[in-house]
Amino acid sequence: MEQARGERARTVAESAQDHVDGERLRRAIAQLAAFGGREDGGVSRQTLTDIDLQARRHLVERARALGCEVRIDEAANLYFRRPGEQDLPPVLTGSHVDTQPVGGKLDGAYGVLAGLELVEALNDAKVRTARPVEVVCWTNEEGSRFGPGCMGSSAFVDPARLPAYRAAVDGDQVTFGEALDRALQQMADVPRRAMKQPLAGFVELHIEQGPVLERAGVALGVVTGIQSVRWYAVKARGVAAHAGTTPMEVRADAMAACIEVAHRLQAEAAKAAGSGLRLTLGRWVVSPNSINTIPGEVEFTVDARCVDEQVLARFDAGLRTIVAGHAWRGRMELQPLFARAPTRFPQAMLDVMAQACQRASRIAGKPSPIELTSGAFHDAMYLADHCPTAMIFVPSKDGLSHNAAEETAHEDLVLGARALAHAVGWLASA
Ligand code: HGY
Ligand code: MN
Ligand code: MN
Repeated sequence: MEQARGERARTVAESAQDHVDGERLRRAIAQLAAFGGREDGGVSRQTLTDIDLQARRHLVERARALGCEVRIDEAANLYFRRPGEQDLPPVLTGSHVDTQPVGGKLDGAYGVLAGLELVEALNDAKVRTARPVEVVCWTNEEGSRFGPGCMGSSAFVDPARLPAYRAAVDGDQVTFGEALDRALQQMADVPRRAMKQPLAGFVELHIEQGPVLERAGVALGVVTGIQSVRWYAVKARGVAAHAGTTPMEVRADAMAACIEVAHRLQAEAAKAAGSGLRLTLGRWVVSPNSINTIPGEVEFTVDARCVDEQVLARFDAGLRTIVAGHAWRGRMELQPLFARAPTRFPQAMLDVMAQACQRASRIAGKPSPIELTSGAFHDAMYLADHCPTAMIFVPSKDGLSHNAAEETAHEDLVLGARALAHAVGWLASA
């Protein structure tokens, strides 16, 4: 019995892998990239903007045309289900299609489109998997318009998170709840489904967004886990005043205070040199942001990551001391925004990913896959709390992402889709 099941899983996995159509995938990537496409080749499609909703509608229509059942949940996560022989918990694959303010056409989108390519490959192969195969489009993975990131996937895993997310506001004081309700209203034709559904497993295909695979000269990576991440906001409240009449010695200059604190944070990070700690002070909001007014309020964000949780904990302590102890005429506050411990994917899932990547690499005459940890976070870091989860990476040109120039060689994108097809085909048949 066991052997027969193994044979069937292999047949389904190899048939799915062999029916992936690279030109169809290329067309699908180009079509989706048109939603928010930029002159410089990048994509601007922040979560739940009109452009994002149009892109989601495009995916719903395509999934329906492929014969998928389409569902949506109260976090506006979209699910495209290809029924299996039995109505068992599905194997889920997919990612996100929201982008950074200036992002690329592959971050997230590639994983969703490779999932739809898998559905088409299974249709072409006229194969019915034992379990349903489902492709998901998670809401707000990036967390750049509304913080924190991974709102859709983390709410799916623990619905109690959603009420607090709904209160998050963007730069125009629109709440996530308002944007969500508008998205759900526009998708009123899509039947609603509860979150936290049972899943047989989740596999996410993604670009690496870093330099490791390219430096190794390898096209496929089996991701062993995801590094730890913490986000904060530092807010300085001083006194806005005239740039020309206010003597330096009486100023409560919020920008001067933040620059000093920022320098001390960089020095704190330098203490952990060699640990892999990565510090980014990415978003600055200055008020009133006028050339001839001393900044009264300045807020900047802190993104700190490391594979070693202890290093991050020490940095956290140093950060709190620096902010609390900064002496100046104004006030300074620290607001923790997001924290996620390191994620480790289960060995049994890594073995299935490795088998899938090895066959795809061998047939393509490419080097065998390597294992690596993800420097970026992904929805998979929450799904790992819910079901057996794993990820597959393909290289990023020059290790670049969150940049309009984000690119991956097409042959590598196809190889990744083939590896995904094999992995999900196997899991849905085993
Ligand atoms: O920030 C991240 O790691 C993800 O790419 N949003
Ligand atoms: Mn991503
Ligand atoms: Mn991203």
